[in-house]
Amino acid sequence: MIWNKAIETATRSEIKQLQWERLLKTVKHIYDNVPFYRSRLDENDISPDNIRAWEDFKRVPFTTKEDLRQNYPYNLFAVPLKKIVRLHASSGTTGKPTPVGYTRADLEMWSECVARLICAAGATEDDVAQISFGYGLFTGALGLHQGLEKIGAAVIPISSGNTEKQLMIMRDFGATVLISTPSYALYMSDVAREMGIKREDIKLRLGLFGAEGHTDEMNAELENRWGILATENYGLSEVVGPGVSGECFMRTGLHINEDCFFCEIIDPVSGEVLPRGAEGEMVITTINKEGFPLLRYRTKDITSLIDEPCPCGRTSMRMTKIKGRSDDMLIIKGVNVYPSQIESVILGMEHISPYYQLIITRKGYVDNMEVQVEMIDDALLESYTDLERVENAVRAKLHTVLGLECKVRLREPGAIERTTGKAKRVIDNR
Ligand code: DLL
Repeated sequence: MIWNKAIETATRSEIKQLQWERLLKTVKHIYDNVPFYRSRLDENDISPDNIRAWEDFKRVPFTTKEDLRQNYPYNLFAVPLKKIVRLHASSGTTGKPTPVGYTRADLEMWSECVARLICAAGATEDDVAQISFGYGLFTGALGLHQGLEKIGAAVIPISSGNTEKQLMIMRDFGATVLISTPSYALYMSDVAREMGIKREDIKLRLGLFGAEGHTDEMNAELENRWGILATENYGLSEVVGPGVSGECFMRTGLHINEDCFFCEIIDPVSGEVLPRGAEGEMVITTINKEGFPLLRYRTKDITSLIDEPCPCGRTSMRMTKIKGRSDDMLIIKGVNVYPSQIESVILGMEHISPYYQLIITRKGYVDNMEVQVEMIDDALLESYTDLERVENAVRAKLHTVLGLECKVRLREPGAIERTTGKAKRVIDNR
């Protein structure tokens, strides 16, 4: 079902026109209400009156995470606090989390965006949706919650953790949709197996996964383990939370809510806007927000845009799965690699489980990476020769596929930390 036919199947020129009108409105709203932006635009000789074409908009300076930090907590808000009805915060690993404020209209826009994406994935009012994201400042749980309620699904706001109880609820309440990070869904399936829960004991049919990347290989693993259609959606708290984009049931890329988010792809080093189809860093301008609008926000997420029509009937621009964050790219002995590429290589290898971690160290000027992968069971531990054979096989495959020479260490089952939220795949000891 298409939730909002008028928007989701609009012609490209209708969408472009709507984006343009909303963009101009946003620039004016920001210029009039956020002193930081006003002086930044003034310094660059840009005002709401002299943006007359898309080319002019490219002169607007980027907004970065650092700008958000420097304006902590509320200096980038474009409305007085009394108009804000909800606060969330981004889950940065360093420093203070930066707050994001929503007006009542922003909350409505947000749930509308999520409603479209989850309908596109196949959720309906008949579903029982188990939200296994942590509720709190993190936008994942409440963001999906509002969208699911909007389409009329029955929401189970169980939050993350307490995995055995989660699974009991999933079985007893007849959950049909699971909302979590892909890594938590993976871990939950292990626990389900340990508890003796069988596929026929549960009604799950759809996964709405997000908040972290996962490869096609991991997607297939999740579909296999749960017997579901696994889809993914994308977003970041700074611009809204989940709701920026998501896969439809055809899974041909993530449909972008373009009437709310204007997306550009730039070269992460030069900042130059790249042509359609090129891979680079996603930059987002929110064009339908009141409380905390952002101009050209650098997400650091690496992806590309697809504008061919999707067989599902939606006409929106799509983005490819996130390859990684520009600051997660590792340069190991001269080879550029993202953790997602390692995941693609090791998943599905014999004797290897989908749990892995990358340990990065530096010796002199050279970075070294140890790929730690977990064995499926203890059987290999009985023979050193077998252990060595599997380690060599992983090393050789990484070398052939990625051209990467690195150390591989097999770990016993359960040795790599499980998470209920976003997995920590890279341990950087540099
Ligand atoms: O993770 C929002 C979200 C929640 C999206 C639930 C989807 C589902 P933050 O905590 O601010 O917000 O983290 C945002 O997470 O810049 C990406 O690097 C990463 N991320 C989010 N979704 C995906 C995805 C939420 N589908 C940061 N694939 C973003 C890859 C993702 N990375």
